[in-house]
Amino acid sequence: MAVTRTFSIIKPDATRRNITGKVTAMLEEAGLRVVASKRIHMTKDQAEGFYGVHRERPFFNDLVQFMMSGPVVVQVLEGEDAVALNRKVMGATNPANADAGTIRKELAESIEANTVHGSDSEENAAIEIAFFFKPDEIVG
Ligand code: IDP
Ligand code: MG
Repeated sequence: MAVTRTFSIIKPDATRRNITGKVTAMLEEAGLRVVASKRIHMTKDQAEGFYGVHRERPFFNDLVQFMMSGPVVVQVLEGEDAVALNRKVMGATNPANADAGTIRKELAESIEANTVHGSDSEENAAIEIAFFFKPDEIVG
């Protein structure tokens, strides 16, 4: 299987609890390598643009407010089949349904404040990486 990249966000519930290191350690232990990382405070435009696919969902406005409620850490992760590997270590969207040992099962607060974002396809990974990073900010 090929080494590929995916996009990750450590969400505001994790920066607030000062567990960005713990989350990153779980990603690394799963076999993912952080090849780009920065801590930012999302603007409304960034949060709405990033989650634009969810614009019609009932939780959209709350989600945008949550993503702006504190700093986040945006990251590019590299590894074998990185999109699927990251989704596996993240666990299900709702932490109540997530497998033991996953980031969301162990650390998430709720279905909304669920600690991490991860791209859901290679195509979206490329779009999401380009949304936050210039090519020269990614060092593999
Ligand atoms: P994912 O993050 O596991 O890919 P998505 O369905 O893409 O899940 O939803 C994006 C984000 O929207 C979730 O990570 C979570 O923060 C939030 N979210 C999803 N479903 C709900 C919901 O039913 N209530 C509140 N927030 C939700
Ligand atoms: Mg998603």
